[in-house]
Amino acid sequence: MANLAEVLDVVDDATLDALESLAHQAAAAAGDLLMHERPADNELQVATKTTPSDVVTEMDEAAEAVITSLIRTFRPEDAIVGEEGGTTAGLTAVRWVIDPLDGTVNYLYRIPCWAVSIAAQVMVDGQWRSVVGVVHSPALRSTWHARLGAGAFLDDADGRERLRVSGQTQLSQALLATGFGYDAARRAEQGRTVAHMAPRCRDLRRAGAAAVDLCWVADGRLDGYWERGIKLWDHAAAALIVAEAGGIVTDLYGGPPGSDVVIAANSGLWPDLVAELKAGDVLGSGV
Ligand code: LIP
Repeated sequence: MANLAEVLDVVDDATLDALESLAHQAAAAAGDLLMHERPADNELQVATKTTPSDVVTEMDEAAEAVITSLIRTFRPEDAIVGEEGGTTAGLTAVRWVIDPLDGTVNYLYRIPCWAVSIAAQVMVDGQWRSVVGVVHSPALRSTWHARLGAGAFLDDADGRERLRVSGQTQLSQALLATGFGYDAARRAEQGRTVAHMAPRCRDLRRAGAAAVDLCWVADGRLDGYWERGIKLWDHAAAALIVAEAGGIVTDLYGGPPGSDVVIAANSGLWPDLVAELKAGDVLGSGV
């Protein structure tokens, strides 16, 4: 995670203000569309991607179109990485990472745990660093957001709350969340890891949207989270929110979150959580 001084060598405060405002505007616009323009179930167009259970709806694509249209209007030369639209190169030091609908299966089944996830990133020393993150869940009436160096917040019916991760450092008392991939063989391996972890923690949750799981770590509703195989757009915004709430988001070895396993917790819980995930063969390597 870059520090603010390094980022301000690349973009100024006014640009960060503009990125933050645009991220909120785009997330709200996509959320409105997802909430109010969904066709009737028998008319909703649904396709599949990597497996028959990996679905994408016309609403995923429509939400991403709304977001990218706003970005192109106000910041036409920025790069964009979108779950549905792929990557568009840019001419600036700013990149947008978009999951227009995280928790697509939940959305399809009218389960409210889904969100629009938008991160604005700045290139610092050759690395893309999240400087603004917004995870907007209109069905949960919650918007989690953060700006590098300025803290993490939850906006909901009760107003705005500054976020802090839980202080739980005992794995046996920790409420953990995870998720599963779309491939059956991968899910079998993940099930074995769950079987290892279940008797070693307080309890487990599987809510179906990584960005929301990570935000629940940031606001203390979860003590920790791990998942194997989620993508950059699932965690780019929410990882900043966790970090600004005092938590850490890493891979299995303490490095930045990558494509193998993403782990989020407070720094006191993290070592035991990682040790047990390794003991439970979280990478499914069978060793
Ligand atoms: C989802 C993730 C979730 C994971 C699901 C799925 P999608 O993303 O947010 O954590 O367990 O399998 O990958 O596909 O709804 O954008």
